Amino acid sequence: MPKPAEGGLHGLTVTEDCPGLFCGGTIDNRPRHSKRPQPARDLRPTGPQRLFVHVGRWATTSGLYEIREGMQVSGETVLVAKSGGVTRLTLNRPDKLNAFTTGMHAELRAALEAAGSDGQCRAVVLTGAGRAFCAGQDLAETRPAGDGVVPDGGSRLEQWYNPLVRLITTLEKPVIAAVNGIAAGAGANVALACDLVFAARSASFLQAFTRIGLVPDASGTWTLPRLVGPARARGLTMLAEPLPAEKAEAWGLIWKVVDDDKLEAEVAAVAGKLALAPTYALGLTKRAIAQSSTNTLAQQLDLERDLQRLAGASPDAAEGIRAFLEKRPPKFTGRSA
Ligand code: LHQ
Repeated sequence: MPKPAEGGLHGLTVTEDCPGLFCGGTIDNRPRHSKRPQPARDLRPTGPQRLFVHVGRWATTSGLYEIREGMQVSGETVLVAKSGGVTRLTLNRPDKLNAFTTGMHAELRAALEAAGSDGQCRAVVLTGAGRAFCAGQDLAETRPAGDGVVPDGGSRLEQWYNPLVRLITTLEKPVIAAVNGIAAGAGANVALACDLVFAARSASFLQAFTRIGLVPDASGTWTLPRLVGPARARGLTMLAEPLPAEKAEAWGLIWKVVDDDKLEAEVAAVAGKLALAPTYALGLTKRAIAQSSTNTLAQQLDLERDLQRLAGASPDAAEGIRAFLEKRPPKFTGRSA
């Protein structure tokens, strides 16, 4: 892909494959503080460019854009493809095993926020380009300075990783990780923050942190003991050895291992199925399971009561029950009302 012109941290590379991006919308390449829609006519690109695109419907905190059905729009380091209700996000720094840079974080956040507010999107897939899923933080960005001091990792977590984990875990639609190869450091823990984790048989999960004198982050110290118990969580993090995908499945760390050459198709099938599911109920289910980790049983029963009221008032609940009684498959819209 040609290198995009300089534009800003959250710019998109708009390829000539997707000229429809500008139809009926507006493009806004001004700083966020001066945003007001402006007509597209003067901004139609002649080739790949870096732009902020605003179509009025999607306003995210880190970018404004639309990706239409069948369209391939990509940032420099995150590819976004949308089809059949599924938004597929591909971390795209294959030569560096898709390690997280600040720019990649920014693009991923913008794409996830857009997926969250896109009524057409009913499932998200997160995967990596090339032979890895993600090798965690790009260590070239955290190189110790001349005085030997490592840049403040806490700030990086505060600014990027923690919001990313919150975004994935609170997105009220299913997020699937398709772990195509090694997932290391924060890359492993971002995968494990997803709702369903599929992994290629050759993939592995590596809590690499203590190898470089750091502590596990991106929610690993919360997720691991809950998924595999404290004994295995301590072993994984202190020994920092790769855990092969099959063992990860056997331990209950992930949902399913799939043969390498079948991963993409199987994940696409599952995502397609989820895109036809009652999205609102899935989102509430996700919320209930997340809250169970801090709730007492009594609190959780109250929560289930409240969420069931909400789900029960949705058109999909009416359709689901009607379809069952009429002995036909349901047609869910995914909407709350
Ligand atoms: C990389 C990386 C990488 C840069 C491979 N960075 N280039 C949060 C907040 C603040 C501070 C710090 O961290 C965090 C969160 C974290 O994620 S800390 C943990 C960071 N990640 C790691 O420590 C893992 C580092 N990578 C590795 O140990 C290996 O690359 C693994 C085991 C993942 C894969 O090994 P190989 O299959 O042998 O591949 P490789 O090491 O040859 O890597 C291929 C290329 O990717 C290579 O580049 P080069 O230009 O030499 O071909 C690596 O330098 C580059 N790369 N991970 N994290």
